[in-house]
Amino acid sequence: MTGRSTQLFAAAQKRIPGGVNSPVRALRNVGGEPFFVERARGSRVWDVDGREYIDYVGSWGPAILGHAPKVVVDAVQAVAERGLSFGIPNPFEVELAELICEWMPSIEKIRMVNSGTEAAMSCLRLARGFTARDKIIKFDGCYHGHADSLLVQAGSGALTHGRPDSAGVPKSFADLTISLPFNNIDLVRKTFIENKDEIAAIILEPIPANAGLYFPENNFLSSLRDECTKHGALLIFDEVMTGFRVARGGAQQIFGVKPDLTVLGKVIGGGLPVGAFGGRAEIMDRLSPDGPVYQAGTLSGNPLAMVAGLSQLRELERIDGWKLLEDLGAQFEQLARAAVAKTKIELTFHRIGSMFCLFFCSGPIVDLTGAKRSDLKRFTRFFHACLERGVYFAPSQFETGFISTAHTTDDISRTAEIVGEALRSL
Ligand code: KE4
Repeated sequence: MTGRSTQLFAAAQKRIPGGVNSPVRALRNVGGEPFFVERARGSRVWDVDGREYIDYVGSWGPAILGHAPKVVVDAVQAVAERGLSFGIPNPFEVELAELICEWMPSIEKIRMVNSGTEAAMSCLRLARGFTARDKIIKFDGCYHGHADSLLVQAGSGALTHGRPDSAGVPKSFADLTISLPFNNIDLVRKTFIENKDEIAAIILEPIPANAGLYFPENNFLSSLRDECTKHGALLIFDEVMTGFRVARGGAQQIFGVKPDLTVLGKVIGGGLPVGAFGGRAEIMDRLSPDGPVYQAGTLSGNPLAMVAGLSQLRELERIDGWKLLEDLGAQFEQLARAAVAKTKIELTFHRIGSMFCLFFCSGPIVDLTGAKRSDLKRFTRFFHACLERGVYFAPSQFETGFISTAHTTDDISRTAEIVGEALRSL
């Protein structure tokens, strides 16, 4: 990067750790400097030096209607004029809670927070409070935000930067988290037996997307459901990425598996800071002020964030966004696979709906071990070859791409051409 982005990054590094407010934005594992965004609209972002990109990061998921959708911007502007934050219940909190409970019937009650991390952290405390047990099971490469208990074999930026187990997490905390290979139900069963009556919950991304994108195999999710029911542990689906994206009812609708609790974020905030967790009323009622499990937040239920989420989700339903996302995703898959077929490079393309990932290794890839076989040097060259040609993919092999309803078939066709050119240049 040269010009204004370079100047801004130099200034940022003086006052912000790594020059960024979230590590994965630093492009450390693909090298180079991040560009600074000037504005974004639809499927496009423009940097401060005037370069235009077709964007497949979409703010890491929230921009499911594309950037600055008019219906969301108008709703936020209208509400902003009536106040930015109250710390007093407002009608939009009730409307968004009712919509989410209608769309995701496993959720009978829901609590709004301000990030996916906060939602997952609170969900674990609730599960521990409800079961009076301390241990949790997670899966290698799954990422549930940066709460201490969950920075064990974590994915996303923790994996990208080679620190799946962060410094600063007390060993006593990490010892309560058992991380297992995804898709290995035998090890889950063995862990329950070895930790009889000690496991409070299993938390997972039902469709892991923070170590690249891969899928549950051989009824893994329904088997987890059975094991949790059998052992009195809670099943927690982290649908921060998949919620309301892969289907109107999220991954739990696709797989027909009912978790006890669900973690949400990203799309439900329309781009503003929102996380949420919800589930069975008998569990949720253990939360303060009714119950003994404390959880709170100054900006939780913020009116702007609530109305941004409401307007985004309602628009998604109005335009049947899920069909459009599937059509665009299918078009991209067909063209991307054609480009892959023309090269001798070992590649594995995964997609579900509008979420996709191109692994730089051969398949099958069903867990973190498989994902880590990827050729990261080749991925790096591919990332920059696409960026130079005006396509912005996630700056890490261990992330997932997102198509929005604002992407056009022309965007998809152009992107596939650029993917082909980039692969040929490697
Ligand atoms: P936040 O605290 O970043 O809002 O959400 C944490 C989180 C929880 N659960 C899942 C499944 C997630 O994917 C995330 C956050 N996703 C990453 C992208 N892989 C956020 C990007 C970043 O860290 O900057």
